[in-house]
Amino acid sequence: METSTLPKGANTSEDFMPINGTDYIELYVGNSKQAAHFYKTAFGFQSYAQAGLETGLKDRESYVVIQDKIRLVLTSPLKSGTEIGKHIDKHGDGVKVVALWVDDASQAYNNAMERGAKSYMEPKVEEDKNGKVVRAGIYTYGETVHIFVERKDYNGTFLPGYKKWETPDYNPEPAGLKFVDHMVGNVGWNKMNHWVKFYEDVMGFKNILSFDDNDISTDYTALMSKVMSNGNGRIKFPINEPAEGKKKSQVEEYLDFYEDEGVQHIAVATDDIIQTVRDLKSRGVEFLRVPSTYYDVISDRVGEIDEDIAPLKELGILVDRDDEGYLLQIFTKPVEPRPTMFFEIIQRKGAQSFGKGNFKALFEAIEREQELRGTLH
Ligand code: TYF
Ligand code: FE
Repeated sequence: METSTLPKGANTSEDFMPINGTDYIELYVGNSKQAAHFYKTAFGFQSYAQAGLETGLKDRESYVVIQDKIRLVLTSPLKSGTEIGKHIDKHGDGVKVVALWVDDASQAYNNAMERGAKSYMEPKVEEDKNGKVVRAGIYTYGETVHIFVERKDYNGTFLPGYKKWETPDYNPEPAGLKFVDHMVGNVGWNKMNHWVKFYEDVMGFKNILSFDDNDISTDYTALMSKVMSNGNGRIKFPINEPAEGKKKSQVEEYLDFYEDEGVQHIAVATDDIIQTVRDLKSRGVEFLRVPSTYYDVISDRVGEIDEDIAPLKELGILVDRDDEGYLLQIFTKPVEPRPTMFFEIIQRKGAQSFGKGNFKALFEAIEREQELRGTLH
């Protein structure tokens, strides 16, 4: 059963870990130059910053692309035997860093460490002529890390050590992606509550929603999920664990292919999902599809909505309602060869939930993909 354990909009007494928002997401990838091209071409990101040989780095090359508040850092090694290369060999392309924007990175780090975090990077001051940035990092699930970024004394491009990346000859239009709505972690068997406790104890987050395997099981596969949120609600991290079903859970498939716990999906917000999805599709982004019968009963299920059903059906956009409003969402296929990470495009119209009413149709669509891959057993 879905359970909501916090009154909506509840104010927590004391927030020892104030976070302003998602600062950046860094992916370790096999070819950062081509990945940057992909995120520009397919998803409408803009060239923003670069660090590598030309800025004095010997072991890595990073390209930073931006779309409204979303910053993606794409990093590849420049030689063998690096931590980055090992990460890619084990996991394939995937998220290494979920960076969080804070006012005081040392304090955030010290608070987390006192509460039992495992250190990834001690507070480090980075400076250039545009000011200074303080960063510090801790581990979360798998090899994934959180880096706290304090940038109140910085007005340069991205971070010290980066130069502007300018591509006057190739700048595809943005696709209307605005900010990171939530990021989902897949964790190991029976590990969900461990990571729920980590986010509660170490980060001061609250469990705002829970889904058990009855909410989330189709005829075949199952999973459980708890949504963790920080004090101001700007950071939402659902945590999934696999559950026993008739066939292999999609979370287990992820764990097998990523060979670890890790980020499963990045949900990005738009304020015009029909236009965004039409645009992304025309640029080659591939989306999961539910059967067209989904749209036969959609009005009975969600009532009156602002959008016409025809374009939603044409594009395969899903709709769900809760007691605060409704939301529209759609999921891409995995964006790398391994069936691991994918994107969600979401438009909220009041609803602060995650689309529980779509789980069955969505998970059956995922199972059809698993079937095609021969991994549904
Ligand atoms: O973030 C969520 O909870 C929704 C639903 O494998 C969801 O986007 C949950 C698990 C999953 C795919 C989507
Ligand atoms: Fe989601």
